[in-house]
Amino acid sequence: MDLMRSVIAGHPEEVYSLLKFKLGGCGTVQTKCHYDQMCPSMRTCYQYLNQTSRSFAAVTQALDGDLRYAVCIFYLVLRALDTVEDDMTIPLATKLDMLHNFYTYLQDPGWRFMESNEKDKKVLEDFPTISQEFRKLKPLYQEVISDICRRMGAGMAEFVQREDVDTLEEWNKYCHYVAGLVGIGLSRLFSGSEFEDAIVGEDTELANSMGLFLQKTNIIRDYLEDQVDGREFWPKQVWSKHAKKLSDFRQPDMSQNALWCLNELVSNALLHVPDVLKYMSRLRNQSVFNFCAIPQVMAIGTLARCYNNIKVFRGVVKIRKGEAVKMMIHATNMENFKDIMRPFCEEIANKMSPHDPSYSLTMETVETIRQLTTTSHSLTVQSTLTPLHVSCALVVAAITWQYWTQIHWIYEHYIEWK
Ligand code: D61
Ligand code: MG
Repeated sequence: MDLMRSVIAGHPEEVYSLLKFKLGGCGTVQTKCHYDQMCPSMRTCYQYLNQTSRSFAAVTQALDGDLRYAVCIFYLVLRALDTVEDDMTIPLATKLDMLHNFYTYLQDPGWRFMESNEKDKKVLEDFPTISQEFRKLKPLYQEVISDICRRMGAGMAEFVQREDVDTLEEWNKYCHYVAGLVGIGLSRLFSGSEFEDAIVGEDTELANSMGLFLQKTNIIRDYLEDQVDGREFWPKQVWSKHAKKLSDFRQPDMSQNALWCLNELVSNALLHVPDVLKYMSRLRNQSVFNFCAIPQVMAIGTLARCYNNIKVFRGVVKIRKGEAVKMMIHATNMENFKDIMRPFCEEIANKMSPHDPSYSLTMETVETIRQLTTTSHSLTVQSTLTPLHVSCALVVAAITWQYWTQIHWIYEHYIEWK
């Protein structure tokens, strides 16, 4: 069905990517884990990773050496912390206490929490299994994870006491706590593993931007979902220029205001792209490169799709599966990474209107990204499209083939990108 969707959407070239991926060309995100050789508690941790993360499970398990264990545990510990933050049924005083003290639970073999109602409550209920694996990690990894957990908990506590996010400065601060710190911690793990140079872990500004770009994209895309759940993450400083209440954007007669606000936020998120490109250019290890590149290209794709798109206020905006797979296969080196980013930048440029209040700022950023992503072969690569008839023949072959074989799609988590 994804094959058909790609063709109908006018992108027959994605058919090739979908097929290549289905036929086993997914080496870049192929798991290197040998579950049979693992102790049962680590195996349980990987199960939790696969159950709780649709976007990071595959790339994490493809990491080299002990990095994959460290990143898996890092993820689960923070997912547990985030589950406390998100749970609206925990009384405020209890929640604040838990957020502040969460990092100490890593040293307490018996600590667990049975009263959560969140979808990922399992990681809190079985926290002893996670903390036990945490204490087996090498001391350097333990220090990084514990430090980030302490700072993120304190930051979350600061924000649960507030009604909403006021200024852009506060927006950056919130995103720093919940995602920038993840980037900073990951970078220190990368350097600590010696798969990457020390500079990757030391340059916290760039690492922070990696997280901010992902988190802002999620916040922009999830407008409607968060409204329905009674949460607001769009910064007031921006939306108050276009409406009295953030929820007003759902009204059909507010479409123009809603789009202007949306475009201004997309434009703000794009400001992080230069840092992202610089960060990515420093990576040397293939598994780390893929781990970092895939979420970033999904994010730029999502942002481009969201720009000036009223569907953000009416439903869910997603990138096509064919597109996602194509990006995952290709995002394996810096040249390709730029070649994937650039068309999305053009997609935004094509949707821009000079009547938009943030037009000139967006144009400036788009121009900067254009310059940074122009490569020697980006001039030739666009002209080599698969001929339409070849693609159609492939579709017929693929549909037939889909009937007699069933393949587990490793990236299935990915497409529902969160
Ligand atoms: C390179 C590669 C991956 C990176 C990175 C750099 C820099 C930052 C990040 C990943 C983190 C990006 C987070 C974006 C998704 N946002 C959320 O999940 C929100 O929760 C934030 C607090 C918990 C963070 C947990 C996390 C996430 C990804 C990781 C990780 C830890 C550890 C290692 C690797 C990746 C969001 O969650 C709601 C939901 O998605 O349901 C929220 O509550 O706002
Ligand atoms: Mg949260």
